[in-house]
Amino acid sequence: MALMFLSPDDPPEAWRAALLAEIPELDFRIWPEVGDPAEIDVALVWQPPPGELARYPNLRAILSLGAGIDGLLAQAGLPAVPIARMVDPSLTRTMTEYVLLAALRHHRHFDRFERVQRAGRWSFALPPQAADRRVGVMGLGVLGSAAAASLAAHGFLVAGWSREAKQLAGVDSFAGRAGLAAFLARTDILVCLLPLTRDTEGILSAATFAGLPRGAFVINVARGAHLAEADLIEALDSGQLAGATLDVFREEPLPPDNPLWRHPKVLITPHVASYASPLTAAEGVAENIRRARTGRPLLHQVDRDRGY
Ligand code: NDP
Ligand code: OXD
Repeated sequence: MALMFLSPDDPPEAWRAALLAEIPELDFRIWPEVGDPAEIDVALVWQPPPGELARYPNLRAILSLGAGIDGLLAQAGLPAVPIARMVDPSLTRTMTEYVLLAALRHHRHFDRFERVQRAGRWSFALPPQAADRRVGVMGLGVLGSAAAASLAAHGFLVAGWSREAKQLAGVDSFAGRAGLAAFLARTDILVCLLPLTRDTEGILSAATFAGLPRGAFVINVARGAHLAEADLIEALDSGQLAGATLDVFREEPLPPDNPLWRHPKVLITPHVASYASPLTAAEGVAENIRRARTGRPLLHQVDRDRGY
């Protein structure tokens, strides 16, 4: 029994140390030096090469190093074993930081001040009070509900949109397609924290932007495929949207010729909105290794049919 660690982005030695502190006898192997594939029973992965996971005949579980598992589910030949997504206090905290920062940047006109500074212009404009600014969070799961709570604690008027209605202190709940129009109509700053599924792909579209009040802002920290990029540019150019903060893109890295790079109303960050820490995530991952090895349901197990 051995765990295979495979990620182009996460630090293997930090993960090894954190997991060995939880399970001292763990056989931790770093891809591609994994030895006999038949000995691998748990895979801890982010963006494995297509088809790679099909090479391990005795795999019992796939533990994702990311919260979003759309990339995994899209892989042909993915073994039919349970998949768990990443839930980690550091991942949640860093996402909350990012969303709050991006919302405040739009709310306090920093985006506009950055533009006018480049033109050497003094442009006096006071923002509304936070209590008069309506933020709407699409997706009220682990990350969306934490971000919504933090925005509400900051004084914004916060609502969330999810499949099922929620009860969250200080957050108005809208649910399902039937609740979408009313949710958008009351949203000045829209935050997308949905998983990418067949139901949510392309949801940040011209129709959605048209449903927002004129001059709204969009923050996409979920997946690039949620966004129709041409629709966003059109909405920004027409003034329907006043600005956008984008962390994720259909193609990453974002190609140099993509017009979003040069759009004056767009801030681009390179898929860094949030990140897990081995120190805080290891406890949950170790519990899932034990569960996989004893045939118990995983924590944060993905529903493959639902897609998240
Ligand atoms: P969760 O699975 O905990 O939450 C998903 C939420 O989306 C739930 O509230 C769910 O509703 C809602 N939802 C799903 N489908 C629909 C739908 N069709 N209509 C309305 N609501 C829907 O996910 P997380 O909060 O952990 O993560 C969200 C996403 O954030 C990830 O999937 C990933 O893509 C992205 N992410 C991005 C990162 C970055 O650095 N940019 C880092 C980490 C994650 P319900 O509660 O009713 O089921
Ligand atoms: C994730 C991500 O899904 O980093 O965790 O995008």
